[in-house]
Amino acid sequence: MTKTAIIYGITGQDGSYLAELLLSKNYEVHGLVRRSSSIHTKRIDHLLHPVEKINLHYGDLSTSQHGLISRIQPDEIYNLAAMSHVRVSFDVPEYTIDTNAIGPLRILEAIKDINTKIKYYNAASSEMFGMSPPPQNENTTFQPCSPYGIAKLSAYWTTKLYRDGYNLFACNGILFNHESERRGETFVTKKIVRAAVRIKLGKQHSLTLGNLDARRDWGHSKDYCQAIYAIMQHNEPDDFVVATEYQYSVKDFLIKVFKALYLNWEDYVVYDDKYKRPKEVPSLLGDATKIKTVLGWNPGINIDMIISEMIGSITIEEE
Ligand code: G4F
Repeated sequence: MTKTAIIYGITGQDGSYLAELLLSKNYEVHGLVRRSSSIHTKRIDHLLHPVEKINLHYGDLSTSQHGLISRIQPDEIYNLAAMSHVRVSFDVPEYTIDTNAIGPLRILEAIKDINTKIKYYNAASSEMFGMSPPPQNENTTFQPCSPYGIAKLSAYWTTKLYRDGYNLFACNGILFNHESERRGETFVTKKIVRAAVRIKLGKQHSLTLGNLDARRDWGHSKDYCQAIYAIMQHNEPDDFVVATEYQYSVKDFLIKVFKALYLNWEDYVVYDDKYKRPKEVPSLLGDATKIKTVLGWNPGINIDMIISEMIGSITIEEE
């Protein structure tokens, strides 16, 4: 029987890959889109034209979700919607908490009231680990140090509460950083790759960055959507860390990208404190033993493959 899913955040990097994955498994896919005067469906245009393969609905997480969920009666809900930029969360903390913490609560309230059989996935984040030293896994203490991390931790605990208190199939995926050619331009990987390609083509002369010392565990969004799906198909609701178990600094990433384009990064990079955060997460490195053992998930795309995909997409699509 065809399953029906709602993806919150369908226009984002992960939402677009997840929509493709669910369509390949014959799901009826619905997604929520925020009304905006500019078009922001670039990542899912191929799922809308020439044949409309997905169903879009206007809305956002600022109000009750009861109407949408009772109309669609989905089997599964994937909540990937967020104010996803950590540094920006310091500028708009109230908005961040409302969208990333209260938004998920609104979905869970609707599931509890409408149909407790609806499965729910919450996009938690490695940003919740904050100052906790690596490696981080499901048993690591959370020490968030941004409004974004605090909001995500609230949603994480809310998801657990509704699972334990109301017997919902509600899961958390604690995803470490994940990138792709569809990554937004203000995240550091895409910002570096885009600038390096433009420098190579003589269209840009410098790249302004913040802290290069932070260390991250970078995977590919497509691999992580496979993990999200596996978490939701498990025989019981649970929480899983999703990571590659490899770590690089921002500077390592920068060097790799510029080297791939035969450029010396030191000739082009300048610094500006405006790209630094009031408090920085210094070191994220996931321990993905649980998801590998319990669900048999493994990442297939490494950092060098991510970089070459990202470089290729910019050369072709944007320049
Ligand atoms: O690419 P970023 O902005 O990603 P960040 O803050 O790690 O957050 C991402 O991963 C989280 C998972 O842990 C997600 F939950 C979240 O939604 C998002 O996807 O920054 C990575 C690092 C940071 O340490 C930052 O300080 O790069 C450093 N950085 C240095 N210069 C910069 C810049 N980051 C950005 N965005 N822009 C810069 O110019």
